[in-house]
Amino acid sequence: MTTTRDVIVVGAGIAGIYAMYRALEAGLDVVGIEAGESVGGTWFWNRYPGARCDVESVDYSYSFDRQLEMDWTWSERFATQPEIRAYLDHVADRYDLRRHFVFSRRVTTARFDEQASTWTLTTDDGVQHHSRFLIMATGCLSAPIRPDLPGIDDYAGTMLFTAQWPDQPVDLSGKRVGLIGTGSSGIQVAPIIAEQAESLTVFQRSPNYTVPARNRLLTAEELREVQETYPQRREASRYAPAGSLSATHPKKATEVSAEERQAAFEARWQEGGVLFAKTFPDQSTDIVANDYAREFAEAKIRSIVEDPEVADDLIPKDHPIGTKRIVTDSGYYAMYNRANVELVNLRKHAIEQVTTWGIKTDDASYELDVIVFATGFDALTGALTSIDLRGARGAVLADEWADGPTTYLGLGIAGFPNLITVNGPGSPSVLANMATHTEQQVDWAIDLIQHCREHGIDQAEPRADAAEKWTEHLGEVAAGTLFTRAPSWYMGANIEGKTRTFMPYIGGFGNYRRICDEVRDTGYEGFVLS
Ligand code: N01
Repeated sequence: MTTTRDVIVVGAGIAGIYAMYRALEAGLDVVGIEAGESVGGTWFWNRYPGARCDVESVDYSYSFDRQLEMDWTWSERFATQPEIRAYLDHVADRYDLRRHFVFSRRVTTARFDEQASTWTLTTDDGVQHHSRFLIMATGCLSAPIRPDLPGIDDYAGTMLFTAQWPDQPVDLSGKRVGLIGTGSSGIQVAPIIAEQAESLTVFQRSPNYTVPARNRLLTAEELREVQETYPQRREASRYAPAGSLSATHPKKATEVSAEERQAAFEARWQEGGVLFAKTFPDQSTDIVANDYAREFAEAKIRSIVEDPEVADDLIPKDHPIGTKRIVTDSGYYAMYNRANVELVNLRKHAIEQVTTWGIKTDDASYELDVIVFATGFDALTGALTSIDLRGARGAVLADEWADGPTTYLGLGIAGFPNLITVNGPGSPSVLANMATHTEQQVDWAIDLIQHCREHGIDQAEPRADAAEKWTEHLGEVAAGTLFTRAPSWYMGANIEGKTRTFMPYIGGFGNYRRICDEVRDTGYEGFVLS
């Protein structure tokens, strides 16, 4: 006999864990499916040395249980991957969530039956699962890219991927290591490799702006103060532009003197972290303001990196600062002053091929024992479109999104009834604190499911015109910023052939929450409920 559940949750990362918790709390019959062997999502897979969150640890945590936030002790300003993984393990165990998940199974197909109003999911072992609703908590940076370099399969050394790093420590001492990729992952892992390995050769296609993280241990007093004031802190975060506390200079960069501007940038640089990109309120909308920030960062790079040619190669030329995800690092630029580190600028000398012994560019040969790939993800859409996902009236998700994702509020997709995406395209997603964002979206999803159950509604599907209007609005808001000028993964620009469109909602997390609340409170305007 087949069991049709109320809900299937796909994914056991920060969003899937919370979706499972809320579904159970609401008394729903639910099962979760997770490709990894355990909970953790991003923090399960990305185990490379140096992996660390760029949102402060005290904020990158659930707020749903006052006791949980009082009990958990964060040890550093920015938590390491092992600490976040331990936290998510703790949450899964504390609320006894694990037994509701099927682990080590990847969803391959999802089909909606219009007559029965149910979803059928098939996993890679051929097993089928049925449910009325589907919560896709599949992650926004969870479909890693393996670059299609000529000869890559011939390489006889060790290949490591930051997004699928081995669970056991890797000893790189005495090894000649090559690193491809200089985004957040590559920039985090590089200084640690440089310390361990005999040599590190960084193959850089595009430089990124990175600011010092200035990570440090949290004192017991600091943590206690945050814990005591959590209720106010969380409430403010729920309506903050990026889902955690931040403030900009009260005046625009273009309104202050050169000295005041310099002092403000310097203060943020010294403070460390991604908020450098938000020093002034006009920094991501006015190119003049952005240029001030860019020039400041460039002067910093030139002051740290001793070789002027290397410094020049490390300075991005193709985007305003902050319009690609700004990176935070621990000693990245200074690493280039080490004798065992070399930068290869692939814009000057492209990779011709990977050989059995290393990498050959059009200018030189590099013998390597290990190649580390930190080559990014098919962001926001990849985890969803890689599933053969078919909705009502013959809709196939990969086809529907061929020209870019169209969603309603980043929560529903026309043609796909009873399917809710969490942290996906069309919502603030990667522009917000994932913990706060997850709670808002999952709460909204559970409210919708409860509403349907209470009112005898079998299907909830966004109207096509509502989804188009929302997606248009998304584009208009993005067009008012400098973000659309960057060849970023926000734009789909890191994947050849992917339609370039700004995928997350950049109108602010607090505003987004209010819009979603209003839709809910007015009886799910924009949805067809039947
Ligand atoms: O991936 P990326 P990531 N040949 O896409 C290069 C979050 N995150 O994993 O720019 C040569 O940024 C590619 O070059 P190019 C964070 O949101 C957060 O580093 O396409 N190079 C680029 O340099 C982040 O933004 C944290 O020219 C190739 C790199 O690989 C997001 O995840 C830590 C190539 C990919 O960079 C993604 O970051 C880690 C090729 N064939 C991640 N293909 C923190 O919280 C790709 N590249 C701190």
